[in-house]
Amino acid sequence: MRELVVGAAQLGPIQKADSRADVAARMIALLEKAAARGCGLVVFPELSLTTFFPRWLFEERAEVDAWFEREMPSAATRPLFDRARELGVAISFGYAELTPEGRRFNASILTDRTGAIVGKYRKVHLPGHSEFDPERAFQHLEKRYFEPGDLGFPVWRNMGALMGMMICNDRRWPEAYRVMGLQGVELILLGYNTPSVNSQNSAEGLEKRLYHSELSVCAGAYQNAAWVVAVAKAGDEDGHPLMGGSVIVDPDGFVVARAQTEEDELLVHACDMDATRFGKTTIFDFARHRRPEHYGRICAQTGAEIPEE
Ligand code: ING
Repeated sequence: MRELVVGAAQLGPIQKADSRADVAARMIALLEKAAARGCGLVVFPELSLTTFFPRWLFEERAEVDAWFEREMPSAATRPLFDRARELGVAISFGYAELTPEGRRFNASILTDRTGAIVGKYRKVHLPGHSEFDPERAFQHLEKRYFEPGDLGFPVWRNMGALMGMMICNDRRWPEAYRVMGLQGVELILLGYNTPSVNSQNSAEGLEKRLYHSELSVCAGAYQNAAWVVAVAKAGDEDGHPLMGGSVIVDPDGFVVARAQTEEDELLVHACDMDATRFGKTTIFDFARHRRPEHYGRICAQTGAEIPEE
């Protein structure tokens, strides 16, 4: 039994006017609650430090870059890293990364129990659009503000387990889980900021979006015999609702913990990493069952190629 007590630290809304210091204080409060409940690892959402700024068009580069971190730990997050190290708790959280070369990514980091960063991931699947779209009820300009991730989907050894990360829209793409599954991943950590309504179809309500999020995460967990921890930033951000629905999912695809609110909320579950062994050595023993000679389209094509009439 390789048990890891994992905390999913859902964040409620972060307003445009909220400071990173205010947010870090909220994250530390959740971290301390998690430590008190025996957590060894705490997972925070996508873009944990600020409001979901891609919902607006910013014309000036300086306005955009104000939402990005130039170093990690940054001044605002140093107290979070310090407290995590004092408590001996590993953390994972998302933030907007501005590299010294001037490249911009929707990124996340993972630390070990000493607060050392052991992994970085950069969001590969960027949803939304790059130009202002007047047809939309609100913007989703991730393709404008971020480059697609350039690190692939790595898996790291951390705390005696094989861990990987993805971010938000990645959870809807089975390829993301499988690339990590093919590295033996046992625990996938992801954060998300998902609008409660569809900016292009007001008929698509919260219930459907919560279902699609959970469906994607449960399928990814089951089909790769891995634990998946999916953590929302939720609630009304300056009049723009984000959905909750944070979950911890076991390697059989069952939800073992689910958030009940759209506020700062902590889920805790003791995740046995050895619970991934049965799936990985029977139904999803990739080496025995996969037939990659028939999967060529998955890497050869980007879009669908429809057979002629
Ligand atoms: N947000 C959303 C997500 O993938 C989205 C965008 C919502 C795409 C619903 C498709 C359907 O959860 C981010 N930040 O990727």
